[in-house]
Amino acid sequence: MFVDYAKIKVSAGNGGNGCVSFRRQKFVPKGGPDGGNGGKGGDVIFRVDSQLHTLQDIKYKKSYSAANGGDGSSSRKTGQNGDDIIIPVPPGTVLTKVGEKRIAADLVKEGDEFQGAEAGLGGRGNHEFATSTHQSPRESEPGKPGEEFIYELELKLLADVGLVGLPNAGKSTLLSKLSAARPKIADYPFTTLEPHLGIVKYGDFDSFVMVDIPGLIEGASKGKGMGIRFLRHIERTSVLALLIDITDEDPDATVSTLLDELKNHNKALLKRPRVVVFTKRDLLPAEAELPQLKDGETASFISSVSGEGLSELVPQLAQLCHED
Ligand SMILES: Nc1nc2c(ncn2[C@@H]2O[C@H](COP(=O)(O)OP(=O)(O)OP(=O)(O)O)[C@@H](O)[C@H]2O)c(=O)[nH]1
Ligand SMILES: [Mg+2]
Repeated sequence: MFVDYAKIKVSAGNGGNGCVSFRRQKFVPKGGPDGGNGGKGGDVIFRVDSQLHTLQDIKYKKSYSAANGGDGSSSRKTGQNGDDIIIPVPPGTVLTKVGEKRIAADLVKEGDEFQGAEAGLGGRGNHEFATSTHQSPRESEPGKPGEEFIYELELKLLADVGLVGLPNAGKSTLLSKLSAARPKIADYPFTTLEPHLGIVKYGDFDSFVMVDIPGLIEGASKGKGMGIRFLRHIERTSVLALLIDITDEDPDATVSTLLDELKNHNKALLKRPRVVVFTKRDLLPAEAELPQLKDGETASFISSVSGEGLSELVPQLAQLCHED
């Protein structure tokens, strides 16, 4: 299952307590203070693991605690430090503390790290309190508590080109034609239930990442169909491709439905470079009149079945990605 949201509690370890102790030695009736300091607790660290693609494992665990530091002991022994806990997250994970609007971290690349909760330091043992006038201190400090927070984790996939269209427009077919991704394809709406990423290779060594999301319908941004949940996965693309079925009877209305849904989700999406692409060119006879769009939108025509138009579309998308 594709899980792109999780809410978890993280607790860093508490510091260990400082110790009160006095040296005991044969022939030394009253030894000096020798209580050691407590150890530091473990931190909670989020780290990107590019093998992960969803937040599924995290969602089901719900709470993460790092180890507490050990208490100090006699002979000035410092308690052990608690181990840190590392929470692996997929690339593209955005972290926010519950109750705060500001994004705490946006973890993008393999190995990117963020300290989610800081451990408590250990308390001082009584030997640290000894002075020339206070030679037998009985005081020590308790360990400091580790930080504790609730985080919301949101996965926002990282891709260059986002495919947007009504259900059945041919988005998944195009992705599977241009990349090694194998999303499910079928002749009914809402075949795609989760986003898919594919790497589109072109030229000798170049590539860009394309994301296919479930189809949008009017009202998607208000919760209809599958749309809204998945729009976040095109937020970070540089280019949008609006796919329209060539047999669509009112392509202008479809374009404005798609643009409205994008706008309602996030106005900035309308500023992004985009192309309008009519799909399934093979369904019209070669000599048939091709649909035109109003409002100065220019469109290209492709067929994922015959391959027509694909060798022009790929460099066009690549160029727009690089202009960004
Ligand atoms: N003739 C023809 N059929 C196509 C072409 N591209 C896609 N189709 C068909 O159109 C139907 C829908 O294709 P999908 O790729 O699943 O469409 P989608 O946009 O991903 O649909 P959702 O996942 O439901 O949003 C399938 O039956 C495809 O075989 C094409 O270029 N030519
Ligand atoms: Mg699909």
